[in-house]
Amino acid sequence: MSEYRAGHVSIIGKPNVGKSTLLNRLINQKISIVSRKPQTTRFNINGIKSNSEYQIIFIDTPGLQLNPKYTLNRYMNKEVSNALVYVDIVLFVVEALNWNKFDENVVKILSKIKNTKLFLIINKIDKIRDKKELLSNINELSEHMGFDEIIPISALKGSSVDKLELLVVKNLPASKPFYPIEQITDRNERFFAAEFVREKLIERLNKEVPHQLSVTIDEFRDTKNVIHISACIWVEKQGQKNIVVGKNGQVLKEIGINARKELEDLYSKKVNLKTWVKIKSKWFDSKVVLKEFGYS
Ligand SMILES: Nc1nc2c(ncn2[C@@H]2O[C@H](COP(=O)(O)OP(=O)(O)O)[C@@H](O)[C@H]2O)c(=O)[nH]1
Ligand SMILES: [Mg+2]
Repeated sequence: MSEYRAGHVSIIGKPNVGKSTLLNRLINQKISIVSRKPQTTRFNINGIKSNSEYQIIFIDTPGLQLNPKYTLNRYMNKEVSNALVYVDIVLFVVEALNWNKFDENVVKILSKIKNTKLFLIINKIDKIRDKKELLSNINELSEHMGFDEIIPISALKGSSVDKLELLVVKNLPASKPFYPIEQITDRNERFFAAEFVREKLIERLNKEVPHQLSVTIDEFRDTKNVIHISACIWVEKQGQKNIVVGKNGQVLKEIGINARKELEDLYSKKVNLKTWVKIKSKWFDSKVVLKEFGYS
């Protein structure tokens, strides 16, 4: 029998190219929140895929930002840098036919790392009708830097994701597993409660508000039949609070229902979710508050 293989694989790229969608597809479960809006992912999230032959620890990262404006954005970029240390393979995800200066910025950072295999993942190929276009795009992209593999995929439809996984395994070192085989993430249940509430907020609210809110979990109590969760939604101003709550509390109620449904799926248990909205001015630019909110 061949030796067990195990290692760390980072998923890096500009916002919105489909990094979190790819992680969820690889793990076959939604553990990273996804949206059309950029900057949805704020934390590195480990998704672990194991079987009797190998264990891959995938690290989903926030999209790398060009000119981080606030402490929160700098924190997000630091998460990306952390994900480049001691990993075996980096998956640089780009969107087919949509290369721009934000990708150039990622290349700049990637060119500094050494002793790590680098795969170029060209995502969203389902959006391309003319396959000839894709071929010339692959040629163009391969000129930006040397890649160990170039793999066109569709994370959404699942095309060539198996092939990507096989190539990853081929490039992993022989090693014992780092985590128990049945574990699929290193994040705890509380983390997912906060993230799923945040996802429903991003889905429901318009452009600006989602970037200025954060969610903390005040209570997480797992009883025999029900998990009781209290989530606090932190916004920056009274106006935002009014938007999140909505007329007669309608918006907040909807968000609560949607988040509860997903959490019940995730935990396979009944959930009693309570939500509160509180104001903390400029929280995203305060080191102290960011730490309290879990960004550290
Ligand atoms: N058409 C298409 N859309 C995709 C694909 N992968 C991701 N998306 C969409 O792209 C958007 C951003 O995805 P997300 O995973 O949050 O991107 P991230 O910011 O890189 O993590 C979402 O609306 C996804 O549904 C794909 O392969 N094809
Ligand atoms: Mg993401």
